[in-house]
Amino acid sequence: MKELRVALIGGAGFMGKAHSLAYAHAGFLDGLDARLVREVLVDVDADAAAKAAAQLGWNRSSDNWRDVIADPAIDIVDIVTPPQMHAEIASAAMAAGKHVFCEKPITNDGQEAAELAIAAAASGVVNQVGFNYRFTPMLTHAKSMLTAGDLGRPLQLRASYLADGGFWVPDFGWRKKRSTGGSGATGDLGSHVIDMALFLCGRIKRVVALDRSYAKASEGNWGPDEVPDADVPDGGAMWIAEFANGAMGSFSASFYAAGRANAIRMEVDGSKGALQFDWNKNNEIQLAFVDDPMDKAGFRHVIAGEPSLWYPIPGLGYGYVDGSAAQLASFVRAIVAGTPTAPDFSDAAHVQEIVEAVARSAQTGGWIDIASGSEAKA
Ligand code: SOE
Repeated sequence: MKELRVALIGGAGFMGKAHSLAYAHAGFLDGLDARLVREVLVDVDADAAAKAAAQLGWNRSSDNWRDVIADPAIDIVDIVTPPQMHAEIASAAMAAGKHVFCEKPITNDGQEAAELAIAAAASGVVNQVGFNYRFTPMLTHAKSMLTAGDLGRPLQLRASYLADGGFWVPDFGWRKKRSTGGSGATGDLGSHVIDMALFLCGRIKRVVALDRSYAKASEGNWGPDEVPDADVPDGGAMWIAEFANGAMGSFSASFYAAGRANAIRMEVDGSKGALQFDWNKNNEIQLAFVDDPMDKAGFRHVIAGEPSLWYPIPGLGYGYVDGSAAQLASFVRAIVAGTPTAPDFSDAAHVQEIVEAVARSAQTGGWIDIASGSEAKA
């Protein structure tokens, strides 16, 4: 069985724990054909790195990512730092021949993201970005139905990622300012539903948008006549998109949606049927078919018909840790098989171009074309 030694860069925070849980459990996934070794956890703060490594089961810790990437014993570099560090670390890791897993957004700069996609395509290493929600079993089930034509031609997609954290989280940390890596509701939450929409309906060729910043970088909300400074990312955005396949999409992302806790919803209307997916009820998907007789029409609740991620029994439940493990499994299977995986850097660069087009359209008021929406993958 192939042994893969992993370096986790920036691992002393929330995503470091989520990824460590995935590595700790990935070996329980059937058919992985690899033994993952949590070799070294890296963080800029040596003490925090040592403490996290001990708590999360890593063999050792370091405060120097360059030394770790230069280590020939390391096979995988997993980047969970704030986004503005992703490009430098990923470039160095690919140049050193490491397989690279990078948290989303791939970067907060579309040009950097496009350059990373080109470098990744030329590198020959497996590369993937942490859009974990597309791996939810009922969403992959939705994808298989769309691919099989069960719902016909996609007509409309409606997506939302709503949270209430803007009202109560005491400190958003690096996420609260663009200068420290924050990308706001559009980049932090919206990038997920953009990836899920691309997964279901293919590439997007243009968008038009509105966005708002609701809170000061430090405390409270802005007064009615106060104008947020440019460093405060948006607290909410709404946009319309046109897919390359002609389908229409509407999107909403917000950190100021009372009563919403990590509330992700996807709806797709097709020429033969429709689906509804709700992350908060992710063990089921709702389906409706045009051919249903009138007295049996409407949405039916399909409970997870596939075996769960870990066991041969459907309906046992699926959560955030499962998503971290499922996305990691896709990455590791690609390494073992020597095949590409998704969403890769090229997919993530397309997401980032859309995120930036949303922000630009919100400033100009006009439609923004997405160059990578009509290109083949890099
Ligand atoms: C919100 O900030 C957040 O932590 C996102 O950054 C994650 O990508 C999402 O999975 C959970 O919410």
